[in-house]
Amino acid sequence: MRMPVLASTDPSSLQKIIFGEDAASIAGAESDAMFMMIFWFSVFFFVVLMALMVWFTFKYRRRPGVAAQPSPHHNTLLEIFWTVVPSSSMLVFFILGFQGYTKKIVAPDDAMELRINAMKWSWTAIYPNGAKSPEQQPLSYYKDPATGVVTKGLDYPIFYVPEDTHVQLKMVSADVIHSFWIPDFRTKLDVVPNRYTGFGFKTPKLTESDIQDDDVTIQRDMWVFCAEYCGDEHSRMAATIRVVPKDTYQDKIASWAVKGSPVEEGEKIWNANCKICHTIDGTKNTGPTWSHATVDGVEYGYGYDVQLTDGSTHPRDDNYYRQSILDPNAQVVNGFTAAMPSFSAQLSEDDIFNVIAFIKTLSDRGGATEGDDGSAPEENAGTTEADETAGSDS
Ligand code: HEC
Ligand SMILES: [Cu+2]
Repeated sequence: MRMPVLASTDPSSLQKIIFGEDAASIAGAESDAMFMMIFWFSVFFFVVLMALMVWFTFKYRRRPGVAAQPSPHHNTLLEIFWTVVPSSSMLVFFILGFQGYTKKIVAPDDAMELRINAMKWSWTAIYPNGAKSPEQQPLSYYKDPATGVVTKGLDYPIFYVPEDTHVQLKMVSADVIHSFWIPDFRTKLDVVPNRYTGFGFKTPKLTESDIQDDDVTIQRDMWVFCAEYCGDEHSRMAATIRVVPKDTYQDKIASWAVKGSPVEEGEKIWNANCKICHTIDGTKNTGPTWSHATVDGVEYGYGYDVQLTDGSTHPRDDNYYRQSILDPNAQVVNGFTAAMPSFSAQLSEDDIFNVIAFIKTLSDRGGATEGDDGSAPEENAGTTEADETAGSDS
């Protein structure tokens, strides 16, 4: 997001106006250069054609007493000229563009593979060791001019990548078409359901200018956006790519691979995948709140009965939650639309268990939450669960 220093390029001030900031990769800088080449090519022909047109309309305008000149029907030499010259320039653009495209779409064989899962409306990165990054940061702050109070915007995930490294993305969508766009690399690509797509990039080398205010941290942040309209919260489908030194990256992903208690792991999943639609503070969003709360006279939360759109009521127990996650459209909560994607391909059996463990801590009918301190062994949690379900049914 800050001005990267690219020794190999010296962009013109016009280029700065068009792109705002320099590209953060060589391939990106080449895209900018190509854009500028096509831009100047078009400017040249625009000026030549418009000047000729104005001059000809003036010179050959109809005047009294001047007979119209006979127009030639055919001029082979001229026609060959104005066909060959423009089409060979197009061919040059095509060849340059195609080379640039192949360079961006595939990274070298030894590239680090980063998996990206897209869903309405969040991105998840899965690192080579299987870890997911739990780190997030607000991408916006709002300062109330009257009170001076600063409010944080929503948190967005931070994806860590090592500096000076080839990265190849392997992306898939759980629902609709999204598009993973890293403006600083000048690359975006559709992320579609049922097949992998991906592109490669080389992360920049960090320099002096990437040292942060605290004089210790050295990193560079870049935006990620979704560039394919994918529903209500499309504009919030953002993330940060953070380039860090190689050893920082290794330490980070190693620490994320360590698992917490079921409740902690469940909260991480909420944070990464569910937060955009489900609150835990009792307010209504695209989906029902997970905590025990009364919204518009309806009670929500674990252990409280749910009203479904088919008119039936059902206790909110473990199996109800399980089905709501795997097959959300089978039982749609009254007052909501069937807007939730199925997580059957996204979450493992363990993940589902953990999310439910987390949801239980949000309700007074969720039972004792031994999982909280991270000490409860999973076998025990199983029996506790059965007891609670029996309790809440009565
Ligand atoms: C795109 C928005 C969206 C996302 C993301 C989403 N949900 Fe939902 N969810 C909904 C909507 C809408 C409903 C209500 C309609 C229904 O029951 O299908 C719902 C209902 C539920 C319910 C039933 C809640 C109740 O109180 O009866 C559960 C449980 C649930 N979701 C779990 C999850 C989990 C777990 C995740 C993340 C892994 C998740 N949802 C992500 C939209 C979403
Ligand atoms: Cu999207």
